[in-house]
Order: sequence, then structure tokens, then C-alpha cells
Amino acid sequence: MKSEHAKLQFITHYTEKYSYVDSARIALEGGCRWIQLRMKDADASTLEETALIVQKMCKDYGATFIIDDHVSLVKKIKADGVHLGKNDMPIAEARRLLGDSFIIGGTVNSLDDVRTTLQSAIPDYFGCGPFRFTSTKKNLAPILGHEGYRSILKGMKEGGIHIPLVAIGGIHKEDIPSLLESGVHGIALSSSILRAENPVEEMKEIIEILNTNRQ
Ligand code: TZP
Ligand code: MG
Repeated sequence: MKSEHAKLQFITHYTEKYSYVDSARIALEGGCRWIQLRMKDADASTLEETALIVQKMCKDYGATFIIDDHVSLVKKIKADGVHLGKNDMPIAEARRLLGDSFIIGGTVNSLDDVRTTLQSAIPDYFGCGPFRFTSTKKNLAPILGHEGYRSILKGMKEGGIHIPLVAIGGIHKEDIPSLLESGVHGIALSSSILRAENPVEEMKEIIEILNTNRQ
């Protein structure tokens, strides 16, 4: 299923209170319709088991289900797509394996990354960050802030590149209006939901902010 590349992507994670599956359920209950299952340290069987559970939940809610890194698992269980970082399988190879009907997202941290990626493949969207520091991801690239996004998006526009760019990393609800104003297509987040006092309500508020700030 190739959706319109949701303006809101939830990245699964865990806390003292919530498991990966809980995190996906919270996001779905709050109204998010795009889940990326990201389980960096899981073994293959735990990952597949969890992926099947989250996939079923996503189907029940009519949500798009993306898996981080694992192209073969995406193909095996027919997830909606895969998200690939700069050190993962090259997007061109994933495209050959998956074909055009699967969603393939690619990480970029700079305009140079955008240009380099496009030399060999066309992802369906770019995940671009980090907006600010976050402990959710190890080995963070340099922080972009608003200025970073403005300059990457300006360069893309000048280069006639119209691939949706989704901001990620340390994003809180207060950041959303200005990020959208910079021209990002959407946002991806995790910890600001899971660390909120009421995560489902937090997700609902974020969706409300996205809806009232549509560009
Ligand atoms: N890449 C940069 S940050 C991140 C990924 C996958 C995880 C989400 O970050 P946060 O700060 O928990 O929203
Ligand atoms: Mg990766």
C-alpha cells in the first residue's frame, strides 16, 4: 500500500512503562496512522514476532506499517515498506528486491545526502534529522535546528527535488508549526509521546496541531 506519505510518523520505542508493542498501540489509539517499527537490538525471531503483532494492529486501524532496516522481513510478511539509513542496504537494491509497490524511506542529514541518494535511487520520502538532541537514537548526526531544514529545503527546491521530507529527532508539539512553516512535509517522533503524562492525549494534541497548521 502506497499511501500519501503521512504527515505524522510514529517511531516505536520502549520506556520503563511501555514495550515496543505498547508504544505502537498508544500511537494508533491517539490517531496516528503511520507506524515505523524500529527495534535496534532485537534478535530476528523477536523482531518478526513483534512485527506480526504490530502489523495486525496497523491493519485494524488502517495504518501504514513500515519496518526499520530489514528489507527481507518487509518482503516476507508484506509490510507496507521499509526505512533505510545511510549504512543500511542501498535504496536501489531494496527497490530491486521490493519493487515499486512498497514504500521505501531513506535517512538524510544534509543536502549533500539528498543529492548522493538521488544519484542511485528515488526513495518515497526522506527522513531528515535530528532537529535537536535526542537520546532515542545512538550516533546522532549534527543537530539541524530550524535553520538546517530551511537550508536543505531551499536547496531541494532550487534543484527541483520534490520528494517529501519528514523531520525527526527531539521534536515536541511546540516545534510543529514552525517546522511545517519551513516546508517540511511532516514529522516523525517517539519520545515526546512516550514521555508525556498521557501519551494517547499527547498524540491527539499533536494531530490537532498538524491539522490546524496544514500548509
Ligand atoms: N532518528 C533520529 S531521532 C530518531 C531516529 C530514528 C528517533 C525518534 O526521536 P525522538 O526524539 O524520540 O522523537
Ligand atoms: Mg537503519
